[in-house]
Amino acid sequence: MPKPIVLQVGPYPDWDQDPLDAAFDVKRLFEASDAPAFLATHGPHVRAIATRGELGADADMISACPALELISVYGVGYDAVDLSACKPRNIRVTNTPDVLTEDVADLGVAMMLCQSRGVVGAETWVRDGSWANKGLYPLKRRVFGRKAGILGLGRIGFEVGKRLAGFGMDIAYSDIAAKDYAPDWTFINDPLTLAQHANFLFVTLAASAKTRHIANKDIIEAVGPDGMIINISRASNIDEDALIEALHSGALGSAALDVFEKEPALDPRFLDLDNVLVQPHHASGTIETRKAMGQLLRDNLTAHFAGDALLTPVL
Ligand code: 8YV
Repeated sequence: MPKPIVLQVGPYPDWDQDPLDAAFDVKRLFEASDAPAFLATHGPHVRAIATRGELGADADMISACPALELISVYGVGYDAVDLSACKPRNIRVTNTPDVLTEDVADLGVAMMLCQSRGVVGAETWVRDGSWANKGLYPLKRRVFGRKAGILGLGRIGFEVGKRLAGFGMDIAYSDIAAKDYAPDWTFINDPLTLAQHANFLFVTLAASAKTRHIANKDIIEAVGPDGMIINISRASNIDEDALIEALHSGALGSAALDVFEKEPALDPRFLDLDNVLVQPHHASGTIETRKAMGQLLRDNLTAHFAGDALLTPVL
């Protein structure tokens, strides 16, 4: 029997590529010099799309694949998949939740610690001779005992909170409702009040059209000149122009960001700011987690073509 044809939107590590190629007839869109022509040729035969969280599948790609049955996302976020194009055609969608939760939380907390204690600047201070020539490194701010606000207490936000509790921080969160699994933390319904309360605001919401720019100018400024915003979710959850302006004016003290609008081509204004820590969207980027994500992506494809229940469906 011929292998099902799978359209692959972006590259995966070899440890995922090899078993994917072995199980399916993979058409690699990202290697095509003329993507529309590639889609016109292969799209009619494609039964599944294998994509990545940040790449998704847009309406044009979905409509170029009239026999499409499943979109399997390598990532927990599926905001870049046009669900409205999937629903009327009963196209199923899967993601890779749970397997990445802890590593994403770890990076968020690591970014907070690095930025608050000036770890990157301190490294430069040693390497460029400033320690020997100028003396002690400027003092930074502690995290212990200070107030953290978590905007979105889902799986990742909860793991962030558990880690912050270990640092003796005061933890509050906003979500659509109080969570019974977080009885020791303060529920603050209104994100603006949370931002006013917090020294460190973690943005850990699943992104959707409803959450676009939920961290708006008012919220950014409410975190304040002594505060920090950490984003390990999606850039769309924050008004990026307002964020850059606030970092530039000092209305917001600092930021630690793993995600950007138009990434990897981030707004060049970020690079002129010395109060932002920038990371290349790699919160899930450990060997262990990426292997588990690749396995789950393939397990969903395999289950679908075997007629079994999907492991982690979102649609
Ligand atoms: C990316 C992510 O998928 O889980 C998500 O939603 O955005 C990430 O894990 C990852 O960078 C691989 O492309």
